[in-house]
Amino acid sequence: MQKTEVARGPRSRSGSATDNVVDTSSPQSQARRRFLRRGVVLAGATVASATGIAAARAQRLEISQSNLEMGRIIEPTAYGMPSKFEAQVSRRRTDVFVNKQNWSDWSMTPLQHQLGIVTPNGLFFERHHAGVPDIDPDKHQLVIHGMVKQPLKFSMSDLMRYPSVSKIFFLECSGNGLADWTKAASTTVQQSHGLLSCAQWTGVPVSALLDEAGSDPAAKWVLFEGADGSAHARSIPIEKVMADTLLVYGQNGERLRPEQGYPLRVLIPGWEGNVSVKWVRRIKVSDQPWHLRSETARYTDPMPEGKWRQFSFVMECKSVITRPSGGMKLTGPGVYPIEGFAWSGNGTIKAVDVTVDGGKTWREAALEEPVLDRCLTRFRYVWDWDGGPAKIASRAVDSGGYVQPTVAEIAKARALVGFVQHHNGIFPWSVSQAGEVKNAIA
Ligand SMILES: Nc1nc2c(c(=O)[nH]1)N[C@H]1C(S)=C(S)[C@@H](COP(=O)(O)O)O[C@H]1N2
Ligand SMILES: [Mo]
Repeated sequence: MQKTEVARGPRSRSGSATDNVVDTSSPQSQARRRFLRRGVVLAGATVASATGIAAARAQRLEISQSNLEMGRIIEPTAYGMPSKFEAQVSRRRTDVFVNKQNWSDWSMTPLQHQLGIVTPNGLFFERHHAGVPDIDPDKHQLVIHGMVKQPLKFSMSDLMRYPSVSKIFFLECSGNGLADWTKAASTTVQQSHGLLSCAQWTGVPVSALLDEAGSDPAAKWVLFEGADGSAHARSIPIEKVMADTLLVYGQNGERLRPEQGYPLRVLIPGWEGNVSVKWVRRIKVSDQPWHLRSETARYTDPMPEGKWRQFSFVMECKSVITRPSGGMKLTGPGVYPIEGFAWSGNGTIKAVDVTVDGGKTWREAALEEPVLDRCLTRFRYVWDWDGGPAKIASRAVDSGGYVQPTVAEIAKARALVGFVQHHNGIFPWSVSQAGEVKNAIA
């Protein structure tokens, strides 16, 4: 359902929106009425001009060359690839940081080109600390030990005999956006937000395996360790492990890609990407955390008075406009859909507001089904651009009533010094009179 005629007052940080007012004289509803009228004009066979969404008048449909010849024959054993005309849609590093080596590296998802909520496997962002290992699934083993009755060892084929689940979850690196707190460093949404992707994951709940190994009632923390050159590892509270942590081997209908942890990774829904250990080989149960490198020297957050916060697990509610976004150009005044993604590590998306005047007024966008738990959710707002300079941004609210904050609000609670993680601030784009869209974070 389009709910474009509901005007909203400012949301409070506690999450209770002020009364909804049905405002049929709003520019938004006027734009929609104009839009609908134009539709009628087109149906009446006279071509309306300057509609913004200008479809050309259909006159005669020529027979196309492709109708006249036979197409390419099937290559029965080839893995299918996108059309050659989509070659510009690819993962990219950001050029904001010049990386001096390629072992600890990352590549970003082209969110501005993503359709729907699922990221294709070849476009799923990559983040790894010591390159991508090449692991033979027939030799890979997973061991569970520590505070358990019976240490266990699993092969991939053992694991694949357990009842599996398939669930769609987003994955976001907590470093997403770290170059764009107080200055507009990134040009495109791929650079500013592309350490974010979403997939349907297939695997086994870790709880099933821990039950089988018989974890000690005094156990409180679980270690996951990877088989890569960084032997990346994290300590996770056992409640979260038992609640919804998965050991996954499938991604969007096929086996994991090597970059995503083939043949086996951990997937911890809604939490920072770093805890979802790839190429996982060891699970250890304990009554305390390990305070590993990624829990002390890295993946901690600077706080006021020189303190540092450890274990900032949850990716809090966030959203971003992907169309129009940085680097795009509007072709002239008219109707444009403002579209983007909203997500929350704490649940589902309840609402997304959009501003076109730099945050002075907000309107509620329509959410596109399906709206799923800890999953990317699409929003859309129909904008009639008058051709003047504008500043557009989105603000998401999740099922817990949490409202996506501004950077200024985050700065009040935390210290923005150095490489700061967990940037879920409202992210504005400016639109110039010439229609050019630019990063307007500061
Ligand atoms: N073994 C291992 N697991 C890892 C990492 C790693 O370097 N080694 N990187 C982590 C980080 S920082 C992130 S954000 C996610 C990225 O997952 P992806 O590459 O599938 O997008 O994997 C996490 N798991
Ligand atoms: Mo990450």
